[in-house]
Amino acid sequence: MPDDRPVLHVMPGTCSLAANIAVAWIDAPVTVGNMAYGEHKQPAYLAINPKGKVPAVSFPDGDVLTELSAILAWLGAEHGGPGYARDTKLGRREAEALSFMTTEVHGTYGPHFAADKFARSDAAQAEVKQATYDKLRGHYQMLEDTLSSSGGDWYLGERSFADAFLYVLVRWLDQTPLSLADYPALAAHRDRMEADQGVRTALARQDMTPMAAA
Ligand SMILES: N[C@@H](CCC(=O)N[C@@H](CS)C(=O)NCC(=O)O)C(=O)O
Repeated sequence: MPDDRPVLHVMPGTCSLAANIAVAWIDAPVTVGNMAYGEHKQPAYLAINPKGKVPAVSFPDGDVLTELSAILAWLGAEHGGPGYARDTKLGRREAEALSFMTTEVHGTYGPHFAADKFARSDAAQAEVKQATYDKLRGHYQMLEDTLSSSGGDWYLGERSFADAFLYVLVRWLDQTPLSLADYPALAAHRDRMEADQGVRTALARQDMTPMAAA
């Protein structure tokens, strides 16, 4: 493995899968380094990314880039993404979609993953989680409506990095009380993604399997 390539640090089950899929789709000269869960809090990784989160990209010159949407922007600008960072309608919509997915949808998941950071008692945590799922229901409906109004195949009408992030979010929905059966366009999108060779390559690199086969 050449050591002059940037390394994309990922971990199974996480949003870093979106960057991993993007790397596969554009065949970017980036090495994907998968960590076992927990390694992200170990000194070796904290020395790379003190936030203790994935994804991160470490560059041969010692620079480190964190934040999924920034990494996708860099991949698109440097290695030719479908739209990102280009002043085309797709590029603008892609930036908008990735920002929405990061701040609104991913951001809402906080209490689902760690309710104890948002409330103390069991009852309060249950209440916070319920409010989280109510909010997520609205977000997933918006994702479903956008995908449907784009024709149903790809989130923005043609394939973009937004589809990679959407796939991650659809995988997470399964861990909540929400049901994918209520979002037929998202369910079909998941199946389309899982038939894609780049997605399969990225899943394998991250020790993950397609959901439909799970
Ligand atoms: N704002 C960051 C959030 C990254 C993030 O929350 N990563 C999660 C996985 S999806 C993580 O590393 N969690 C591990 C932890 O917090 O212990 C981004 O958009 O990249």
